[in-house]
Amino acid sequence: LKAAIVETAPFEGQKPGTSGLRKKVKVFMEKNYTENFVQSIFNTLEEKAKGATFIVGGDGRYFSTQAIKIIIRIAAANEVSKLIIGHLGNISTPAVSALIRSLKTAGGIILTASHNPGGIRNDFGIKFNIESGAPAPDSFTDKIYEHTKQIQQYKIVPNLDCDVSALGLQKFEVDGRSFEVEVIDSTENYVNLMKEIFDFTKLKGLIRGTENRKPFNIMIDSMNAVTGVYVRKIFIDELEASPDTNVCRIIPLDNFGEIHPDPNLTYAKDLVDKLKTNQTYDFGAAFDGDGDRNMILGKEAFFVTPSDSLAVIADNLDCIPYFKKNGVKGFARSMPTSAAVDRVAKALNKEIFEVPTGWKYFCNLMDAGRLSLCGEESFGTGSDHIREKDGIWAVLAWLSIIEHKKKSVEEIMNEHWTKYGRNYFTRYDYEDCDGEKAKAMMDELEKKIDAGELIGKCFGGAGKSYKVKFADNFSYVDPIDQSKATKQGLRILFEDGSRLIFRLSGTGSSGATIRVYIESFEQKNTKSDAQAQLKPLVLIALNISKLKEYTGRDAPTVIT
Ligand code: VG1
Ligand code: CO
Repeated sequence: LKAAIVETAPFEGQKPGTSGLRKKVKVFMEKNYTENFVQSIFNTLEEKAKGATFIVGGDGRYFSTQAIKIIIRIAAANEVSKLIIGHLGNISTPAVSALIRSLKTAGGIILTASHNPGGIRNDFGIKFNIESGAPAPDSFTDKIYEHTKQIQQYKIVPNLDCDVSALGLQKFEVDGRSFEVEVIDSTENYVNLMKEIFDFTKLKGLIRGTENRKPFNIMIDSMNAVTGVYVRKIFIDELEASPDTNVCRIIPLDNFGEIHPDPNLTYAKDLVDKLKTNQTYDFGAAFDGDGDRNMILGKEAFFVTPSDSLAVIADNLDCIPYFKKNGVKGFARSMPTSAAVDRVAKALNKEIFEVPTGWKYFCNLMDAGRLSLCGEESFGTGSDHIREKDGIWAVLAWLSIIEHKKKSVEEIMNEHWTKYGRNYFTRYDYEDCDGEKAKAMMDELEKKIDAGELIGKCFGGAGKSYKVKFADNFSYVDPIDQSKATKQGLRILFEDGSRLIFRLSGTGSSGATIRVYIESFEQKNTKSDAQAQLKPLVLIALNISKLKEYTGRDAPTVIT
C-alpha cells in the first residue's frame, strides 16, 4: 500500500472545546472535514506520532465507523506503527484512558460527543488524549486549532481497508513500513482494573444478599450507550446481578435509541420513573453516552447531587481497597461544583483544589501525586486510577460505601449533612440561545464585575438578604506547570458563602448554552427541598444578569 497526499483547505471553527471538537454529524461528513482535523492532531504530535501506538475508540455513535476508517488511513500515512481499536469501535472514555495507561501507548483518539444526542441528525465529536491517559491540555488543543487554520494537505492511504468487527491483529505494509491494527475487546482491561480497585466479593454479597442480609436491589441504566458492554461484564457476569431486573438499555445503539444520553433527572426520566413506581428498588444509576458521567439515586429516586456524591465518596474512601493500599492524597472539584467536598477535605486535613470546568485541569495534580479524588457538578466523578471521570467507577464506589455502612443512600446522605451541613446546589441550563445575545449578557455582567459595582451590594428576596463579598471572572494557574487558564466563568460570592456562577458551555454543537450555577450553605436546615431553598438566589441571579431581557427565556431548558 502507498500513502498519498491530498490537497485541502482549512475549515473554520475546528477549535476543541471543553472536551474535544463537537459538531453536527453532517459537518463531520463534509468532504475533508474529519480528515483535516485528524491530520491536525498528527501535525501537532509531529515526530511523536512516528512509530507510535494509539488507542482508538468511542461511544459507537453514528459516524464512528466512518471516522475510524479515516483515522486508520491517515494514521498509516503519518507513519504510526499501530492502532489498537475497540471492537466495533466501542470503548468508553474511561476505558480508553485506562488502556492508554496500561498498554503505555502514545495516546488515544476518542470518538464521542459524550452526553450530546447521537444519530445522523445529531452530534459527533473527536478528542485526543495524551500518553498519561488525560485529555490533551489547552496548550496541545490550541496547537491543533492553529494547524486546522493553516492546513493545506493531508496524508492518507486510500486503499487501506480494515474490519473493526473482527477481533485480532491485522497487518499491512505501507510504503515498505509495517502498520498494524489490533481490534480488541476493551472490557477485559477495564474489568480487571475495577477488580483491583474494589472488593468484588463484597459487592457480590451486597447485590445477591448474604445469610444475614437481604439482596440490595439495583437498577443500572446504560441509556442505550457504550457502558452497556461493561455493565454486562461487571454487573451481570461478575457481580451476578439479574439481567432482567437489575440492568436496562445495555445494548449500545448508534443513535442511543433517539434519547439524550445524559444522566440527570430530565434526560434519565425513565430511570427516575422506574424507581418511583417500583419501590423495591434500593438504588439506581445511569451513565452518559461515553460512560464518564454518572447519576446516583436511592430508593424512590432519592437524588444525590454530583457535588454531594463527591463529598460522600471523599468521606468514605477507607472502605475501598485501592485507597487503603495507596493512601489518600488531596481532593479537587471544578469551580462551579459545590464546596461540600471542601468541608470533608478540611475535616480530614487533605489538600483541596478548585480548578476550571473540564477534566483536563485535574490531571497534572494527579500526575504529581497531589490528588486522589475529584469531581464536577456535571455528573462527573473519578479518581487517579485513570485520567478521565468514570461513571462505572463512581457506582462501584457508592455500592462499596453502602455495603460497608449497611445503610441506604438516603441515610448516608442525611448522616453526611448532619455531620457537615448541606451545600444546596442547582444548575439552570438555557440551551440553544442566540450566541450574540448570550455573549452580550455575559459581557454586560463582566463589565459590572470589573467596575466593582457589585461589591457590598445587598440583594434580597423571600425574607433573605445576600451581600456581595467578591466577584470576578475565574482564572486559574496550574500549581504543577504554572499554565494559566483565564475567563473560566463569572463568579459572584456572597458574605454567607452563597455563590452564583455564570458560564457559557464549551461542549455544544449549535447556538449557545448559558449555565447558571447556584449554591448556598446551611449548617442545620439540611432537609429542605433544594429548589425551594435556592429560589431567592435564583431570582437574584436572573435579576443581576438580566437573563430574561437578553435571551427572552422564561424558564431554563434543564435544571440539575
Ligand atoms: C460540560 C460540563 C463539564 C464537563 C464537560 C465534559 O462542559 O459542564 O463539567 O467536564 O461537559 O463532559 P460545558 O463546557 O458544556 O459546561 V462530557 O461527559 O461531555 O465529556
Ligand atoms: Co461524557
